[in-house]
Amino acid sequence: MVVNTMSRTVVLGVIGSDAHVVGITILEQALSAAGFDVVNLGVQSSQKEFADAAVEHSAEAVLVSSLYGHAEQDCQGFHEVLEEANVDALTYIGGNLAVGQDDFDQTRATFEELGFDRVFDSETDPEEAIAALERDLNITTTESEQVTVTS
Ligand code: B12
Repeated sequence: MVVNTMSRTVVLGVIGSDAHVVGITILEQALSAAGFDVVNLGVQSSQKEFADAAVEHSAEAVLVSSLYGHAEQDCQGFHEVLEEANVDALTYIGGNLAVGQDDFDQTRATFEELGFDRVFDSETDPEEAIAALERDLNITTTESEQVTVTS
C-alpha cells in the first residue's frame, strides 16, 4: 500500500453558469495523483459554494475553472466573498478566460487585478499547475515523499 504523507486540500470547480466538465475532471485526477486532497465542486458553482467549501475543508488553494468566455463577469467580487468568509487560500484561475482570440498578457493582468495569485491559459498542462502549487505552498520533497507500507 502506498501512503502519501502529504495532505493538502484544494477546492476545484467551474464557476458561474459554465458546464464544461472535462478540464476539471482531468485536473482532479492529476492533483489527486500528485497527493492533493481535492474537493471537486463540479460545474456551475457559485462564488459562495467555493467560499463555503474552502472554509469547510480548510483548503489551502481554491482553483477556479472557466471555459465559456464569461469568467471576468463571474469572478467580479469573488475575492471579497472569500475574504468575508475568512478564506486565506491561494487562488488560481484557468481555462478559456476571454471571449475569442485574446492577448493572454492582458487576460492575465485582468484576473490578477481581480485578485487571483496565478492565471493559466487553456494550453496549461496539469503538471504546470501542480508545480506552481508545490512552489506556492512550499511543499518540499520530504513532505511530499511517499512511504510504502507492507501489510
Ligand atoms: C466540449 C465542449 C463543449 C461541451 C461541454 C460538455 C461538457 N459537459 O463538458 C458543450 C457542447 C456542452 C459545450 C457548450 C458550450 N460551449 Co463549449 N466547448 C467544448 C470544447 C469543444 C472542448 C472543451 C473541452 O472539454 N476541452 C478538453 C479539456 C481537457 O480542456 P480544457 O477544458 O481546456 O481544460 C484544460 C485547460 O483549459 C486547463 N484548465 C481549465 N480550467 C483550469 C483551471 C485551473 C486553475 C488551471 C490551472 C487550469 C485549467 O487545464 C485543463 C486540463 O488540461 C471547447 C473548444 C476547445 N477545443 O477547447 C468549446 C468551447 C470551450 N465552448 C465554447 C462555447 C462558446 C460554448 C457555449 C457557450 C456554446 C453555446 N453558444 O451554447 C456553450 C456553453 C454551455 C455552458 N453553460 O457552459 C467556446 C468558448 C469560447 C470563449 N471562451 O471565447 C469554446 C472555446 C469553443 C469555441 N472555439 O468557440 N461546449
